[in-house]
Amino acid sequence: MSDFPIILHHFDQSPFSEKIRLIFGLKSIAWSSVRISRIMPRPDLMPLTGGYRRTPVMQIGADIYCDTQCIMRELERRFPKPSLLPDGHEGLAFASAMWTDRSFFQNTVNLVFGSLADQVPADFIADREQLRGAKFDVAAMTAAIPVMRDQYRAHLAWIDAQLCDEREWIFGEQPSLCDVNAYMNIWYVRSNLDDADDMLAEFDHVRAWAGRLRAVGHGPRSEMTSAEALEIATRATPQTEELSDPGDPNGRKPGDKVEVMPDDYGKIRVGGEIVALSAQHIALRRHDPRAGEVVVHFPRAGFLVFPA
Ligand SMILES: N[C@@H](CCC(=O)N[C@@H](CS)C(=O)NCC(=O)O)C(=O)O
Repeated sequence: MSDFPIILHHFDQSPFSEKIRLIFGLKSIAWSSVRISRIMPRPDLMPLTGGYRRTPVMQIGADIYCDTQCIMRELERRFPKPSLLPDGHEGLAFASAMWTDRSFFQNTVNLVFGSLADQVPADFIADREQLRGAKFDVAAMTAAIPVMRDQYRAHLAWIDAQLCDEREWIFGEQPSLCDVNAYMNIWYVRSNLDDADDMLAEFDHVRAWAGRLRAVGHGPRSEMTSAEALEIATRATPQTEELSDPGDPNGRKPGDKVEVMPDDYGKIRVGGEIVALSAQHIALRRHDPRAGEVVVHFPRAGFLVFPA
């Protein structure tokens, strides 16, 4: 096990970060919180990620984990007990992110920003327009609230249907990554909208389940500055061991120079040399003038890999 602290670069209002904070709670992991700005610039974080700018990012020494899928995988590997991958549900526990983080989350975002409307700060809108390469159209989101309520309700009804036999968690007796992934959307709406609980009123099982998750908390948290986190990376050596994947469909292998980027938005390419890869994970070695040598980890689903 690493001597370095588990560091989460996040901001308190971030729903994707809430997933990871909740996992710290479920697994009782002590962690160091680096609060980053909600908008760019993040001058002490970019040397670590190589330009990846989504939130959250986990850092352990000079190993940097981008995207909640990748962070969850690494936390399961390092802290397997209690497992959030119940027997027989390992695949869907991870795959649920493709439902909760995309279709479900788009409804959630629309409801939140469409309702906040004029209160959304101009600098936040400008930042997210740059991130998406498209207009962050709050007026259109406000107009779409009725249809988004329908969509949000449909997603809630799926969760309620899973829970209707009085089970405590989506897959049964044990909480899983699917619970964490889905809960993010309820947490985010509740954190922002006064009428959030009205939308939950008809879903008794969802309300009880969300109450159980809220009660979990975030585990032992301490604060650290971004400068301290960067300093830790400069002192550390990446711990990732070389791993090849004989089944890689494109014949990629350790030593190849590639670029990796998300397939949805924030499409910034991060370049480096492959250290390890598998069907679900790719790790790149990079050298940065401030951070030194780091290994940056990404998931495969939802990310594109190009030869450099
Ligand atoms: N697929 C990513 C999505 C993360 C994401 O979109 N996070 C939001 C904040 S909750 C974000 O990055 N917003 C832009 C930013 O923070 O720069 C993940 O699972 O971590």
